[in-house]
Amino acid sequence: MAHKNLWWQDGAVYQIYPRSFFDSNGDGNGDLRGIEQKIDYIKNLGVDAIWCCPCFKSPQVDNGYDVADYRDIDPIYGTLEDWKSLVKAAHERGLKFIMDLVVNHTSDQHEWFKNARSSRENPYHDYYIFRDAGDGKEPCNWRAVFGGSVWEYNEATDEYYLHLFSKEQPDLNWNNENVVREIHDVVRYWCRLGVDGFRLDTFNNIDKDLTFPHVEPLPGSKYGRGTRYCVNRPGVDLAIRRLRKDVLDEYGATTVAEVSCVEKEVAKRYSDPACGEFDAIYFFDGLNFDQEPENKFMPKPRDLAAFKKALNEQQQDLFGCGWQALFIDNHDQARGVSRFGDDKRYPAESAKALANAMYFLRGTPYIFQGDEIGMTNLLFDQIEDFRDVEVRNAYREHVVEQGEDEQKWLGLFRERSRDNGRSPMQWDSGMNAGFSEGTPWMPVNKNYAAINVERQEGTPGSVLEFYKKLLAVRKQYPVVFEGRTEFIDMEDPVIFAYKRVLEGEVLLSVGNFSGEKASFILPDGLDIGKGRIILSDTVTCLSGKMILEPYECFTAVFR
Ligand code: TEU
Repeated sequence: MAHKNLWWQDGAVYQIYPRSFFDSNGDGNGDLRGIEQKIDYIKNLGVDAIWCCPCFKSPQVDNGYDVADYRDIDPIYGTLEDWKSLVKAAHERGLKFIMDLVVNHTSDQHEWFKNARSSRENPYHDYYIFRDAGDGKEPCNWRAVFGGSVWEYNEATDEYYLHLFSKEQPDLNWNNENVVREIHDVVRYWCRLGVDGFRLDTFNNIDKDLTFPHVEPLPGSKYGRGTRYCVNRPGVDLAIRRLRKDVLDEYGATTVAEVSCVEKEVAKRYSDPACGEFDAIYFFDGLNFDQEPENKFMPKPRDLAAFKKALNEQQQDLFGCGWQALFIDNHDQARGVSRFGDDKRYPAESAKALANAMYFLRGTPYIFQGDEIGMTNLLFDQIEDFRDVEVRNAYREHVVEQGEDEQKWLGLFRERSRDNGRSPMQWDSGMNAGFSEGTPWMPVNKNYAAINVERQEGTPGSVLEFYKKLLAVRKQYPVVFEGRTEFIDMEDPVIFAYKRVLEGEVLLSVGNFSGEKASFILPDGLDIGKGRIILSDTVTCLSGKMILEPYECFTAVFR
C-alpha cells in the first residue's frame, strides 16, 4: 500500500554528540571533521538524517547548550568550512542534516549578554530578563534546572537576571521584537547554508509569566518548581508559527521541538500539521517514569507497566493528528541498556530488545550514538570524573553545602547522570576505544574492548547488525508508519508487546524484559499461517504459546 509521508516521518535520525563522536586532530575532543570521516558508517546504518548537538561557539559550560555566537563554529569542533564540508558530505549521501538550535537562552559570554549586563541603558539590556534588586530580594523562588535559584545578581546594574538553567545561561527575552528578529536572522542564516531542519532546544520555555509568582518550596529547599509559569504558554505557539511563516517554510526546513511537561492537548497542538507549529515533538516525560519528579537523581523501582503506559499515552494522543520522536536515551539520559535492561548479564540482548520495542512504534526513531552498539552506563567512582554541570552543581549543593553522604550521591550520579550518555564513542579495542589519539575530554567507558564498532561490524548476532536490519525492515511495511498502536497486556511486568494495525496488515513486536524465561500467548485474531518473523536473531517461528529467553525479542508481520 502506498503511503505519502514526509522524509522526517519515514526516516530515522542519528543523534550525534559531537564532542564524543570522533576526534580527527588528537586534541581529545570529537570534531566536525571526525564526523565527516565517519559519514559512511552513519549512512550504512540505514538512517536518513543526522541531528548534531550544538557545535556553535561556546564556553562549553553546558557543552554547547550555552551559545556565545550563533553564526560560528566552536574551535574545538573546527571551522565553518569544516561544517560546510560535513553537510556537503552528508547531502552527497542522501543524508539530511538537522541542527540543534538553543534559543531559550544564550551563554553569558554572548556579545548580547555582555552588552546587556553592562548598563540598564545599553540597547541590548532588554534582550534578557532583568529585575531590579533594590530591595535585595530575588524576584521569585523558582528553582533552576541545574540547581539553586533562577536569579543571579548582576552588580553593574544592581539587578537580577533570569536563568532557567545554569547561571551561565541567561534567558532571552522573547517579548522583545529585536530578539525575535535576531533569532529569525540566525535561522535564515543556517537555512541558506543548507540545513534541512532544527531541533528546537527546550523551546516550550521561551514564554514566561513575567509577574514571577512565588511557588511552593520543595521539601528541604527555599526553591520550588516554577514550571507552570514558564512552560507551554501561548507565546510558544505564536513564536513557532511566526518562525515558520517568516523563515522555515520558505526553505522547507523541518522542526522537532524538544519539550517536557506536555499534556495531551499541548502535544497535539504542537505537532498537528493543522496547527502549523512544529513538525514533530521530542518529549522526554515518557522516559521519566522511573525517577522522582522533584529529583531526577532519585530512582523509582523499575516498572515495565509504567513504561508501556507512558508510551501508549503518547501513541494514542498523537494518532491521526501529530507526530513524535522515538528514542531510548540521549545526551541527557543514562544509557537505556543500563536503565531499562540488564547491562551485566544480557547487555546485547537488552540493547536489541529495547530497539525492537521502541522503533516499531509510530514516530521517527532518533538513535543516539552508541546505542547501536549497546553502549552502557559508565562506572565513575569519584566526582572528578564527572563533567556535567548538573552533577557538579548537585554535588556542591548536597555534599559540600548540606553535608549529605558523598557515597550516596556518587551512587546516584553513577546511575542517573547525563555523563553516562556522553562518554566517547567506542570505535575499536585500541587506545581510547579508537575515539582519540590524545587524552579524551572525558574518560572512555572501561568496557570498550568488549563493546565497540569494530567487533560488531559484519558480525552476525551483534547489536549493530540488528540495528541495521531493523532500520532496513521498518521501511518495507506501511503499517510501521501508519498503523494504529495497540499494546497487549499493558499490566504484564515483563513482556513488552504491541500490535500495529493497518487494514490488511498487522505488525507484532514482542520482547521479554526480564532475566528469566517468560511466556507470551499470541493474541486472538492473529493467524499464525499468515505471520512471518521480520526481525529476530533467535526466534525463528511463531506459535500460540511462545517461551522467550531473557531479553529475547522478535517482530512479526501478518498479512
Ligand atoms: O534539555 C532540556 C531539559 O529540560 C533538560 O535540561 C533536562 O531537564 C535535563 O537534561 C535533566 O537532566 C536541553 C538539552 O538537551 C540539554 O542538554 C541542555 O542542558 C538543556 O536543554 C539546556 O539548554
